[in-house]
Amino acid sequence: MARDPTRWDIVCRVVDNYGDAGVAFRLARMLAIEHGERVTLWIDDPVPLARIAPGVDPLAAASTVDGVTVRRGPAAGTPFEPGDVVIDAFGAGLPDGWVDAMARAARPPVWIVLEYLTAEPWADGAHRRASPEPRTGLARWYWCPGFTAATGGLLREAGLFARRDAFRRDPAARKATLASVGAEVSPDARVALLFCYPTPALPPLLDAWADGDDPVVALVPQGVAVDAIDRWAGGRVPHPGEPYVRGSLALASIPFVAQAGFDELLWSCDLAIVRGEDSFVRAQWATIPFAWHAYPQADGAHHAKVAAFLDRHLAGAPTGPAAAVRRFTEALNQGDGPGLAAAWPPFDRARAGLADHRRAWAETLASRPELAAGLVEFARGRL
Ligand code: TRH
Repeated sequence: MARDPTRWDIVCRVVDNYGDAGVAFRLARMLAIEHGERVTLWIDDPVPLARIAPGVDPLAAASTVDGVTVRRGPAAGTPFEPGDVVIDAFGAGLPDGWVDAMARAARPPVWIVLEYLTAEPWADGAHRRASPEPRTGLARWYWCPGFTAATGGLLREAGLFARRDAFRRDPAARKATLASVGAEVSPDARVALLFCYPTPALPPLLDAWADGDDPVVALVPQGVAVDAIDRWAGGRVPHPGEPYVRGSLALASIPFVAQAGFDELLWSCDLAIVRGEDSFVRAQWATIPFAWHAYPQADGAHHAKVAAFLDRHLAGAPTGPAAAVRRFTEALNQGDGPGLAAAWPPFDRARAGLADHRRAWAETLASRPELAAGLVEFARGRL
């Protein structure tokens, strides 16, 4: 018997950047498209989302994109009729009025707090932990994304690897993708996506690329590390279609692509500097050489996150290449420009030697329960 779609409310408060919106929207799309759920994504600032999900109208009270209803919220004054599942993305919290409505419901929704992704060991023990909301006693659970079988896994769309491999078998697809962002690339150039946070380490890396023997085309999404690039280019910043060239480096400013096409951008690159949470995971699914720029935290807590990830990701990898990735990634996250420039040649040389390890890593992660499917199973078990 066909089951009525379960009604999900995903609540997202944008801290900054694009990842809060990016992760919440990716989850919402998967629940709607792959699981046939009825999904409303409540987002307090729809502008970042509109930049990566073109169908979202940031000025409208509601938009429907890929089967997801996107609405502005949560706001205390916004009436809320709870459905079957509430996902509090990244623990931003719900307005008291919303929690009261949930407590009054004949069947209170399954309430899940989706945590930020971390490779740190504590996520294993925190995953699926119950933590009733103190004021109402409403049941509430914590869902920890992660890289182990004891966590809630990672978002991965059905058929992603098959699409990736088909893309890779078709040179015209890469050519078309790079052309679509205005990037002209010679066959011998390394294409590097540069999606990092502002960092003093960037100019020395750009110098290393410019002074190197091999041509590098760095694709910089508009708005990324603008000041550092502005200073490095002496004010002659690149614009879409007008790369700034110095030595072996062509710095190409590219427009943001829709999230649905972000994977194709990664698959077209020879390496990527990715950041935060979502692009970080997508680079791993792409199995391209990458360095992760963790979201900087004032207390330096992100360094432990980087170390925990590198320990897991590089376990079992060939020693030399693994050390090169570790050194490059650590220098990037420490803002150590000279260290990053010095670590670039070994990182570049290590790319080929780690190809099998990157593929095995992605396959291992993909062999575990997928995050959206895990949430659906957990929620259904409690409805
Ligand atoms: O933008 P971010 O730095 O977001 C960060 C992280 O989510 C971090 O965990 C959070 O604490 C902080 O925000 C507040 O990096 P992230 O996570 O990679 O999100 C970027 C999103 O933008 C991702 O979904 C990919 C998408 N994107 C596109 O769709 N098109 C593009 O052209 C680019 C460059 C990104």
